[in-house]
Amino acid sequence: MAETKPAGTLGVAIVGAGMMGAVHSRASRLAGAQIKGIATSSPERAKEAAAQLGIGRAYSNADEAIADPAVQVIHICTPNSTHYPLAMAALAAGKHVVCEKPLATSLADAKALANAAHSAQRVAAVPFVYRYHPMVREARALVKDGTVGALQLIHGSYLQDWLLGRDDTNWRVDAALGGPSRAFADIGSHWCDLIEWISGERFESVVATLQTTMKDRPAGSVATFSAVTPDASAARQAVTTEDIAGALFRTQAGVLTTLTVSQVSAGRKNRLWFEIDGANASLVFDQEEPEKLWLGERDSTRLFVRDPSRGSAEQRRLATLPAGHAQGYAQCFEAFVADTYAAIRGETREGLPTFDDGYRSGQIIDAVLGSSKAGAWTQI
Ligand code: SOE
Repeated sequence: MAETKPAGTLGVAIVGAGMMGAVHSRASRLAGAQIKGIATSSPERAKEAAAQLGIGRAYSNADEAIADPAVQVIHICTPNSTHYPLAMAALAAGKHVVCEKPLATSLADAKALANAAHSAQRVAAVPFVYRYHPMVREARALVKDGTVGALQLIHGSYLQDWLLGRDDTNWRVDAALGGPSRAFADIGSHWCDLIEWISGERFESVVATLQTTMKDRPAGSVATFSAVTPDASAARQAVTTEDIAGALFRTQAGVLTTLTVSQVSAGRKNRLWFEIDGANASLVFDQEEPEKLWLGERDSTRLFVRDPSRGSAEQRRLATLPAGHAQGYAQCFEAFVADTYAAIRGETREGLPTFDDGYRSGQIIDAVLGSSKAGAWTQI
């Protein structure tokens, strides 16, 4: 399909009305698009969501959104198992696509989507949004310019606690909706994407173990981060997806990397943390304190502070508020969507995560699942 660069305001449709539907809608508006309508699992729910989010039209279903000639971009914010059919249909209809991660629930589907995006010549982006923290851009620049030196060790974790209790549940717990991996695909995927992107390394092999601490949880398709009222008589479903993952990677250049992932670590809300240790210096970033980047050297340590007038070009570009006026997750998401729309207009922006990155993430998830099953080192 020939590429056509849309002139004027982009028309957007949102598919899905959970927490992420609201996040995508806000970012889309801030990036100057016009939201033409929203589709969800039912026409009734779409009407409610349209009213809540101030969107003019409630589509009867996703097909109607995809067929809308006023729409150039489809944002897919639905459970994981629906990403593949929806993104395929949107690309086939000539739309640009923003699809939540994990891109698909099987490696074959992720690959097919990446291929379809190339053949359709459409912008197809996956929100690995932590790339948009200005301090993450600074970390990448410090690895690139040699400040850190030859990489020797990478380690870290991504910990949450929103599934700690026996009555906590979510649609992701059900493999039929969320896919065969939960904690790793949901949040471990962010960590791996960041590390490969910052370090320029590629994970080559992995040995991983997955663990399910909560053997059953309340049945039903519950929205992310919503509390379920404990009810002793509520039906429960067996849990087949992991609460915890431990992985040891070796990169192509031979750098050992360890990662701990958990959605059941009390007190940890959204703690993506990593340390990159090089021959000259070590770097530490903590997503819950995203305004700072720690750089340790043998003789001294430094704290970089996000600042639109200091540091690397990409740090400055994404630091939209003055230093000391905290930026965070919302600004990352907004910058990601703004860069996606810039790409649709034919502009080049550094670090836009695409369906290729979604497929790459699928390769890592697949190898982690395979390694855990086989109890052995596995090639990625
Ligand atoms: C839930 O674990 C979640 O919302 C993830 O799905 C997001 O990708 C992550 O950014 C925050 O936590």
